[in-house]
Amino acid sequence: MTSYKRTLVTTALPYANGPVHIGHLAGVYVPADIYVRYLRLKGENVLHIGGSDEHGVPITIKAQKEGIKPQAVVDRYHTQIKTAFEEFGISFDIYSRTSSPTHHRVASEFFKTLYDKGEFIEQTSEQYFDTQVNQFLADRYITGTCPHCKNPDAYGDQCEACGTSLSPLDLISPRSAISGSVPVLKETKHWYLPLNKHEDWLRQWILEEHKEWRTNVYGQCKSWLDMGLQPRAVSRDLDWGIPVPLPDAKGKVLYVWFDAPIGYISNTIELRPDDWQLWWKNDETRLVHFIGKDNIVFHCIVFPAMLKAEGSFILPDNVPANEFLNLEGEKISTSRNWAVWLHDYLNDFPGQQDVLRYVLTANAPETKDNDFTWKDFQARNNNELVAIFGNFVNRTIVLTDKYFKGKIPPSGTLTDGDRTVLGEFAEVKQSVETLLEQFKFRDAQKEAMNLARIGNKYLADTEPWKIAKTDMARVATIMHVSLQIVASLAIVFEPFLPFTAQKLRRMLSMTDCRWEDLGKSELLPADTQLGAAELLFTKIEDDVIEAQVQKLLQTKADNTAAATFRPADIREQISIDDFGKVDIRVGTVVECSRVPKADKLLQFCIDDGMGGRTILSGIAQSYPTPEVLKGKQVCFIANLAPRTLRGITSEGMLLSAEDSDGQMVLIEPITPVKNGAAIG
Ligand code: B3M
Ligand code: ZN
Repeated sequence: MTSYKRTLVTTALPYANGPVHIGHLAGVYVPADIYVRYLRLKGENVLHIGGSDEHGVPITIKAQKEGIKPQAVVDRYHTQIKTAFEEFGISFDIYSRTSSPTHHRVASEFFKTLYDKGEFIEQTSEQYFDTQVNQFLADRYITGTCPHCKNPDAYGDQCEACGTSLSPLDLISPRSAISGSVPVLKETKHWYLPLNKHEDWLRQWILEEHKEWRTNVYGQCKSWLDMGLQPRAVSRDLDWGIPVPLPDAKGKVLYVWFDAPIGYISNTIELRPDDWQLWWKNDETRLVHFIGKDNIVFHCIVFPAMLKAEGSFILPDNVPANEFLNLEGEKISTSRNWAVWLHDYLNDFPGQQDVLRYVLTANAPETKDNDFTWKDFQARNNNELVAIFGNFVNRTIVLTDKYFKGKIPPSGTLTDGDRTVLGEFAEVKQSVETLLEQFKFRDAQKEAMNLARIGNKYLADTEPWKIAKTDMARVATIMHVSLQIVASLAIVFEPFLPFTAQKLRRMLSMTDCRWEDLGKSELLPADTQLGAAELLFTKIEDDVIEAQVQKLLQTKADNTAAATFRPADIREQISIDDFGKVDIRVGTVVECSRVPKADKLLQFCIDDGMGGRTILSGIAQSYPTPEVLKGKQVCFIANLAPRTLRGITSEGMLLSAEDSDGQMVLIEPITPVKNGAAIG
């Protein structure tokens, strides 16, 4: 094993376009957190770098859907994601964001260095362009049928149904995701990283020098390398991102997958402005990337090629990527709301972060996709955390209270049996360590749990409550040994269940927590007064689990309704004269607010080009933040007889369409027109 002085751990930067769910925790953040907590306990020099990925098309699409600016989207979700991670005890040394000025500067400079070194090639190619909105269609702005599995809703960069990565030109019947129109091909210039140039050393470095990488990671890299690497564009035609720092690059930004991994560097710089180079440019630093399997190629091939092209950075030592976590047998999906959101979990299970951490690690998708089910969650909580861990700790504390007034009794004379039990600790310590260093977190946690099992069995075998009347000296020894086991549990579980470990330390009045002390037979000195007992785990009843299952069934029903959407029947035929009676016009929303005490109504003040008018519309539930409608153009019926509702006179009716989920969507002209313009 090579010797190193420090470890830099990075975790994938989640897109700030939605909240985080159990799949994020299980795949990346819990394993990384276990690892860094373990290294810290060992007294190693470690940094855990994280942050939000705030560029790229996923963000701009979300912004467009909500009618707000991309910055508003990322501000909202960055804060929400950061809070969720904090609440689950994910111990970042920094959690920053790629919209930060430091990141913009660092990513720009990185690009410029590669450019100046001649590491890019410039290429003009034909790309899809939406003539209706005058925009090139990058990645997810283009959808169409997947050539592999025929999924009709594949994206320009990837088909989510079969997982194949695509290029927009691969799609059958492409459509613009912005206007729905059929795009045309148009020439545009971009900068490419010629990965083919890097193939030889990548082959040697991964396939020969990193055979110890997880088989899923190694296998994916091998298949990419065997297919032959192609130049990859590192810029996009978009107006959200880091501008390409070149004079002839107007309207072009860095591709999100070029700037995001540089975020690891920028965030380190933000945290350690004075000695960041030690963490990125020194051979005695070990760099470890925790990611999900869909990010393997970027972390094992593209980013290393960027670092190598730059020339002064170290390369990752390991990339322990996880497979995916499914939910009740189905792929987690943000758009179908098929997920357990972290903020929802905390609402429903307050204070029970460790239960989720435990279950996600017990089921971690380390070698293959795995499934989260609520039944399994309940079983692991009730049969393992409550029945083994909690029960052992609780009995130990209660008995110490009862027989020794909460003071740790002296050890007295140990029997052979006692010594065997303590000896088993040393073995557990060794195996947990080995497993953690191989990134086998689920097995490591299983081993740690064995310590609780040993404790439980020890109490069951020695039955101190039966001999309390006759042999108090023996009871003292048993409780002394049991308390040492609890102290070891407090150490070994600190990486896995940090909230529980902290409670244990308080209960045991433990001041130190060092990995090297794990398994020592004299961790807690006799005569120490224990702190107040705290509840570690509680049984989860069937009805609580049933409620969660029902929630998912409801989601499924909603999704089915949306999928089986059938347009309403066409109404009775009318003549052109009938139609001519309806006067439809365009106007601009000047003000929009809720009508007090009417939860469905919005009051619009419309610039109709004729002095303005007020219109009431029953769409408040579809627009929870009505302010976003200000400045939008809308269409309205201008000659409808006025109606008074709640004391307000409505002079017309706004046109809107009802989507499958019951959401009302206002109709807007494709390009701006004069207020008052007639529609017909
Ligand atoms: N934001 C993709 C993802 O969330 C991307 C990771 C960036 S890591 C540098 O899956
Ligand atoms: Zn497909």
